[in-house]
Amino acid sequence: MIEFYYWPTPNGHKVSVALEELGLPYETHAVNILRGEQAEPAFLAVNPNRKIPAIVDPEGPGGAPITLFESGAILVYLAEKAGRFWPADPRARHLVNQWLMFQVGNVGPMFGQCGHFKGYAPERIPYAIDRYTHETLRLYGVMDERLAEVEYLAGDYSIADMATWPWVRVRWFHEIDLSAFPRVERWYETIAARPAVQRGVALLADDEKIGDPSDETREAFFGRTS
Ligand SMILES: N[C@@H](CCC(=O)N[C@@H](CS)C(=O)NCC(=O)O)C(=O)O
Repeated sequence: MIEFYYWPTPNGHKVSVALEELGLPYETHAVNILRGEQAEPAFLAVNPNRKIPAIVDPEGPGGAPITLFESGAILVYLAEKAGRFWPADPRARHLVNQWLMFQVGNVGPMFGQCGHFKGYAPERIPYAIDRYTHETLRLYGVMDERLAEVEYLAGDYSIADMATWPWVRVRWFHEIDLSAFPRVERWYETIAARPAVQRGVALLADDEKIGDPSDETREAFFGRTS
């Protein structure tokens, strides 16, 4: 049984959705990142970078346990293990990898900073808001053009979509109106209708909203440096 270290955030949802899509059995370990549980020694042993998601699979490659952090690496591992959503054909697999890296290196960091400076920064910094808003809008544009050509980011539904969809789901946070990106909207709604995706985002759903962050949350989530 895969041990799943999780909190209901976009990066957490990438893996909860993938586990549900792949039908892999897992046990959830809630890591309340708003209370600083990511900095506790037991979790640091799993992810020294103190961020969710992470997994421990007692039945890793060669039958030996494996511990993994970084959502992109986890998605590749799970899809490879289950033999789905990560094509065997090299050309198709590189395309999935490309769009997965597009998410990991662009969508997550840029949408995240955009939402942070719009919603959570203690002071309003127009330069940061403008910079991340422009980049976020540009990335939605790239996805919209791509999704005019294909149904899913890499052609067929894959872990690249599972990585990207949870960030579009929280567009209230980076304040994007999907009607300006109709192909992304079509893609978003198609994936949202998948029962496995719905089960993935239902995991600990009651804990999802940050609301107005308390001082404790600011310290645990945004401010901690060690
Ligand atoms: N690049 C990492 C990012 C993970 C990440 O940023 N996780 C956030 C939640 S969405 C977290 O655990 N934050 C806690 C903290 O920064 O203290 C991944 O893709 O797994």
